[in-house]
Amino acid sequence: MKKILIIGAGGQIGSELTTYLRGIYGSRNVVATDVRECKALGADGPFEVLDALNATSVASVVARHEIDTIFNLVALLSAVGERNPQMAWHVNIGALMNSLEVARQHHCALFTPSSIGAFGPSSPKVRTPQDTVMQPTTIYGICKVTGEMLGNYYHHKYGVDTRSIRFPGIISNVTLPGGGTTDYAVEIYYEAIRSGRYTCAVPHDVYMDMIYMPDVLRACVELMEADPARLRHRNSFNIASMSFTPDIIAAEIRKRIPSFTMDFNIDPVKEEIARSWPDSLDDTCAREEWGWRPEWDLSRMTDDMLAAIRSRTA
Ligand code: AKB
Repeated sequence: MKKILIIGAGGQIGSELTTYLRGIYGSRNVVATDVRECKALGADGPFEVLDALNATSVASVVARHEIDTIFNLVALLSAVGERNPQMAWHVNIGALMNSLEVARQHHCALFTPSSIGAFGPSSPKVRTPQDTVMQPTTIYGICKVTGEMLGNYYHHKYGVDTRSIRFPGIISNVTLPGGGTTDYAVEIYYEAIRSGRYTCAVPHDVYMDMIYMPDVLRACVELMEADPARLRHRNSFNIASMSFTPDIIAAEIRKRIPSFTMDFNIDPVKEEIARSWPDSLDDTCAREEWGWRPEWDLSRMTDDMLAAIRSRTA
């Protein structure tokens, strides 16, 4: 049985991944940590407050719990990163370097998410290939490309079992994302239920890849359980499940809530970032090397998101 450490468990992915992994591997075998106290994560399994930037503290948690697999989920996202690039580099790369080093010293496997943000305006826009030009124009993307290269380096030089996925914008109804360019695709559902209208910061016609949280959780486990002999790539795999614009998601909501309206107040930073990212990714390598298949599309996700938010606000 794996003994798992989640660093940054209080965020959008971590809060759901902790519960999901505890369901598979047993509550006692999944240690959740975050820089802040998270009562909910401590309710059904071990939780510790941990500063991912403190290498000694990270190593001590790994040793004390005899951890063999680490999920490093610490990240300042794309839009917030542009407000403080120095801080974004310090946090994103600092947490990653500490995770890589502790994984090397304690013989742990390491999962770190990358992102569609690792691509930039000079990457092919449609069905962006697995291996292609990567010249991101955000500090977030620069951290992600650096992280991918560091993951490869630790794998080839030290034999660390590093694995990673380039996530699209993640849509979920448990913990809100914060400071991302794709956040609109979560907020729009909450506002559709709350007020029946939404003001979008991203232009109406910009395509970005998105994915529903249940597919994210399954992808994390499937990649970490994959036979290493089949993995020609390590850091990091393109995955895809749906690609849409603000107009398309609004139309999908309007099929269920005909009175729903959307207007725009464009955030120039988000617009520039969104236009620099791919419209859609080619996920052939993930399909071939570890059997990736998405299960959710925009229509099913919209039904599920609206039902979940309604049931919580009723
Ligand atoms: C962001 O918008 O910054 C993130 C991402 C796509 O990595 N959701």
